[in-house]
Amino acid sequence: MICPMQTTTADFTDWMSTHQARVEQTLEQVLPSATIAPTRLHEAMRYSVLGGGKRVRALLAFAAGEAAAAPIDATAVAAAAVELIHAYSLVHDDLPCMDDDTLRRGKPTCHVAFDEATALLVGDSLQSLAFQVLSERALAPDPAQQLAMLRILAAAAGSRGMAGGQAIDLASTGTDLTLPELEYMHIHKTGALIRAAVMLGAACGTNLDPDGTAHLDRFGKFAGLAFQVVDDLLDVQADTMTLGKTAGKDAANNKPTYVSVLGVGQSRALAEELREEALTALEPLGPGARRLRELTDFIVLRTH
Ligand code: GRG
Repeated sequence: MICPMQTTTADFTDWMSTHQARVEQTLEQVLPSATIAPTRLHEAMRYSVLGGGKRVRALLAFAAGEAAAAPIDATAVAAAAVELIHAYSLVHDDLPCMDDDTLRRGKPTCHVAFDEATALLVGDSLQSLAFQVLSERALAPDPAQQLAMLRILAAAAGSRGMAGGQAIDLASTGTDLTLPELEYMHIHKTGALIRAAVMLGAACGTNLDPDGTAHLDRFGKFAGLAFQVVDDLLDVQADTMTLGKTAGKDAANNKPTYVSVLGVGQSRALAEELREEALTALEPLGPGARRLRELTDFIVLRTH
């Protein structure tokens, strides 16, 4: 007898592998070769981006692209642009002036494998490259929509998005945050880029009206927060080997997290609530949003 749940899971696993490989291939193509000068910088950029990470943001872009009937070649470029911004944020976050970490994606962080100045330039260059690839060729059905994609990514990465969230994070170390303050920080630090990944994938397509786009945006907000709640849980529940980054770092750095504010049980319950909200936001989108539903479960149930 075929178990429908198992069939779906195997099919989703295949979909994930195929799309992870697809974005890897695109990233491989858009990153400058390590044989081109400045070779050390290019080597460090490739070291920081390729061959690691779950590619959750890319997968969200692909899944939203499917919901919007977007061509996969265009979505792959949008997905790669988001992963470039994400990789830049990780390289800078790991620097001694920020989180000061030595392990990322199971290998030494960029500034450890290279040096601090190179890591700074890697982040700068990856951010520029993201916007270069987003603007080099037609990705959306019309130029205004593609311009909107650039604006969405810029806003998500900047001082009113991820970088702003990081500033709040640094300022809040060693302090107590209320739940709304914590949520505000994470909507910016982690949520903004996840939301942008969804919107960029959808913007490559044609079949979403303003209502559909608003549903997706709402989905992205809940999925981004769910991702962060689970990240906080994994920081206390998983080990360094499984995570590929230093476990227990939040408590060691005296950082307010969902776990420090709510405890493990309530944080797990919140992740489940956010999952429900995310799935509810997808309801009006029908079967086209199937991969987004599966990704929601993946985000909430992941172990690393
Ligand atoms: C330095 C401007 C600037 C921003 C940094 C995103 C961020 C802001 C810092 C990362 C620190 C961190 C651990 C945040 C928690 C959530 C998060 C982004 C985890 C890492 O993302 P994953 O799990 O990583 O998707 P992989 O390696 O799978 O891509």
